[in-house]
Amino acid sequence: MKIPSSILTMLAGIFLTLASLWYGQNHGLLPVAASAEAELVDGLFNTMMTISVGLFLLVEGALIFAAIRFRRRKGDEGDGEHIEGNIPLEILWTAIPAVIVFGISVYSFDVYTRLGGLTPMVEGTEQTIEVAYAGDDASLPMLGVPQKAAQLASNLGIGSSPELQGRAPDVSVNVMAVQYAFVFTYPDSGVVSGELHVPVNNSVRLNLQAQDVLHAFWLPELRIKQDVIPGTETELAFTPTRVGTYPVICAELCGPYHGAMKTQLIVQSAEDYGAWVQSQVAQSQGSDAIASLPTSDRSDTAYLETLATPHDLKVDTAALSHLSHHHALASVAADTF
Ligand SMILES: [Cu+2]
Repeated sequence: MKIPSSILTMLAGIFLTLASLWYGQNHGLLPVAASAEAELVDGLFNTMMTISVGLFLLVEGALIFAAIRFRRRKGDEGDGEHIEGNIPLEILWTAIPAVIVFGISVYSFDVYTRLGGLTPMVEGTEQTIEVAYAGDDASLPMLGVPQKAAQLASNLGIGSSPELQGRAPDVSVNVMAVQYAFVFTYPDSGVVSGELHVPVNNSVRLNLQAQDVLHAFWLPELRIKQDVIPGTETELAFTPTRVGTYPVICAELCGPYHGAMKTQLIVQSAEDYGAWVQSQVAQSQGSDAIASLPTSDRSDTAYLETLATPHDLKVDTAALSHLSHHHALASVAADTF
């Protein structure tokens, strides 16, 4: 008995659909989702994964089927049949991807907007603000940034959903990015920390600033990332939904030790968070004073230590002085030439 090919095609279609839907939900490619925002991003990712798997199975399936079904048989020396194109088929395989791409772009734009990524253009004349390179020898050429763009970035940051606009977050933290660390300041309590602690299920807003060069603040488990720009403030808002410790990573190549520019986000219960703030209050007042000193008032070692201590890098002071000793020798050597 021969099964009609229309039935076989339908069965293949059903299998393909079920396989794509299953894999789209079970790919296991993403880390745990630890924020309310992660759901939106994962929904988009899973949809794209479902479509991609469907297309992959369709194209590869057709390829393998054709390679077997239409292979050269023994003794067959003839040419293949000449086929001159097929207009309806070409329209179909142009239209389907066009609809898919359009659908995904609308969906992703919706997610981006719901995360607060885009806001209507801010009124006002376009001016140029100057962003200086924040070094001691700040004589490098200045970059002009259109002020509109700068306002846009600071008015509504990623994760800052339009519904939350203008509403005070439960926790607000100032983030200063420097080569090669993030320094977190809690304006309410004055705590300064190298790790970001937040209470679970509370809305958090980060006000991000860079002291030197471009950095990017990335929380993979929360599915959010924001540029950190010298001379302008950007924002990142989220609601952590899962107690735990998650990596904070700089996602912008910011210098030779960029790869080491990472710390931790610690999502705690409200009680644990309160206890942590209490334990930090006394400690932070001292380090705050040191951190606010101008760079030139400190030796290289002291400067690195202030970065390392809150960051808990376990930097060996002896190794540091060894390094600066080498550095001094190198300068001496350079001077002699
Ligand atoms: Cu960086």
